[in-house]
Amino acid sequence: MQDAITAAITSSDLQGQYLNSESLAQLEQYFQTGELRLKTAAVISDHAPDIVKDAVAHSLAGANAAKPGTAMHTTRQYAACVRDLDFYLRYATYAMVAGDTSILDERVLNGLKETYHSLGVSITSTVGAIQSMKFVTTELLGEEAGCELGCYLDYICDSLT
Ligand code: CYC
Repeated sequence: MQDAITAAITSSDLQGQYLNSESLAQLEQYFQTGELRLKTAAVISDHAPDIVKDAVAHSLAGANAAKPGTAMHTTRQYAACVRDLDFYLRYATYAMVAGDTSILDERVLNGLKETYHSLGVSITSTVGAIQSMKFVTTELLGEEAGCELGCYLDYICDSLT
């Protein structure tokens, strides 16, 4: 796992160069948004179960949730879904604080698409549920903070599709 600072330094070091203006601009942005990202992480830590519950209510309680024959028709599958959404929220929060997506690649996304395919878990429904969680967090946190987290939730969705 790396963060915005180690990513910039590693990249410069590999080229044997001082930090260039592009790296410095990225780091400036990282430091400028630092307080916002930490406050956002604190609110998410306090509200995580509610965020997941609301996201499930928005996306799954309707069409898919209770129908036999869909991926969500047993209590076990429903629990797996809630658990997966909680994973996504927690790891997206880590990535937001780090300002870097590598923790998502290493701990969450590695082999996930294949696992979902082999278990018959719908990628479309999963992406829909993650987008609902983005909506719920933006409602709770406000546009600016929701956006800080939202790009990492989008990163998960993009990797799954
Ligand atoms: C299953 N989700 C799984 C499995 C894994 C993950 C590995 C298979 C093993 C198991 O059931 O535990 C995901 N595990 C993870 C992730 C990590 C990890 C991300 C990294 C921290 O360790 N089904 C839907 C919903 C969606 C869903 C839309 C919720 C978003 O229809 C999730 N995931 C879902 C379901 C299963 C599952 C239903 C169980 C499938 C089955 O066993 O039939």
